Amino acid sequence: MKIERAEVIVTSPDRNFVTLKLTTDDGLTGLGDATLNGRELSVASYLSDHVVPLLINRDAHRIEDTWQFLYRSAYWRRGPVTMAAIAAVDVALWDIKAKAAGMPLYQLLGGASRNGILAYGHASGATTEGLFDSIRSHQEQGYRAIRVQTGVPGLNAIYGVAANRTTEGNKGKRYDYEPAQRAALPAEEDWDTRSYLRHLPTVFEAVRGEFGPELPLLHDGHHRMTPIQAAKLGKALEPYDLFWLEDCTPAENQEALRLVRQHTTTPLAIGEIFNTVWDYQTLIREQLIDYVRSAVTHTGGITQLKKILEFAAQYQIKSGIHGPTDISPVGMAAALHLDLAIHNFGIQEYMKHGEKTNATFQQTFTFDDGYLHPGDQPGIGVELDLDEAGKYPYQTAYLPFNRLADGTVHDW
Ligand code: GCO
Ligand code: MG
Repeated sequence: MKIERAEVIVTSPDRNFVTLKLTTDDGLTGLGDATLNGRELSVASYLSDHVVPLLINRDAHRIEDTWQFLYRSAYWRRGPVTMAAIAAVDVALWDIKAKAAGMPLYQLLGGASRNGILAYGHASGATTEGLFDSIRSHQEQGYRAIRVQTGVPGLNAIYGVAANRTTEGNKGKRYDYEPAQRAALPAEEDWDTRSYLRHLPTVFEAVRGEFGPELPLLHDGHHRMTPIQAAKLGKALEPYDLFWLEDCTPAENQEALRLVRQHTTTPLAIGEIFNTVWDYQTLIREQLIDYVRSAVTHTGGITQLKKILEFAAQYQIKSGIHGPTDISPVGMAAALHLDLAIHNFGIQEYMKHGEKTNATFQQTFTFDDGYLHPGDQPGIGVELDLDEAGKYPYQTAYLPFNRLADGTVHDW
């Protein structure tokens, strides 16, 4: 079974997505997600200019060999662009292999370890009242675990807080947060860590007071704190029993997590900007985190993320696969097959895509009563409608960035 055709499709139904479509000589097709938020065209070029020509006539069954070939023969290893490109090839090949086997992908990964995949949604509000409404709205949609982000007094736009805006393609009230904005330049937001640290525990106090002790609550620090600030926040949040505190500090310096860990029992989740197992080496071996946050899309695909999660399993560290709207339905479906098969599943992030996206990417995965399931169609269960995709050309869009009160650029 040889790869006969490889196409890179860039489309922007509700937001930009980059998809790789492989077709074999016996007519099977496979899809892989290569979307890198705000830097989409770089991966599209990496694929079209440097990877597609290498794929033609390769044996579509040789997934591990293709992965190693793309990783090692480039010489320039790792990095988000390279690893998103490799991920797209990897997932497309798994999709093809599963279709050839006549099975949903999770069967090839060992079969189901559970009946459904617990998902968490994004609730947010500029005020406590808005936040409560958003949490209730998520519970009504079936979510059984909820991420809580709020405004901070004195700060205007900040990470994670949706303005309940009605956007084109997302009609009606929308409580989910979509950080990238279609504009020629990145939006500027403001930040003050001390105000945030003072305010956040009061928000969790209010949420626990309103919603009780059972509801699993999560929070994303989005890389804003120094290790000692993160330690202080983790400690302050202990009474509210968080499911996890995410990206409490930038983790390029993995050793920084030792300090956080020494001071708090709040569970820690890290990894959405990581690309390979090497980014986790110290974090996993020294048990400095509790959840691996990588996306299939940004971590070299199923092949690499499965290895990371198996390494993590030896240390009782679980999965928390990244699933914001910038992961396409293809990347989400791939994650769901992995979630269903692995033993050390923790939770899956799930933000719903807009209507145009769902019409462009036809999906078999379901969300019922708080649990996701990838469906039982052979492959990963997503097909791309090229006519729909063709209606929405790429639009320039960027993630925002942060400045402190004195104008210093801070971590966003
Ligand atoms: C999350 C993430 C996202 C990212 C976004 C960047 O936890 O879902 O932090 O909100 O900011 O995916 O592309
Ligand atoms: Mg995050």
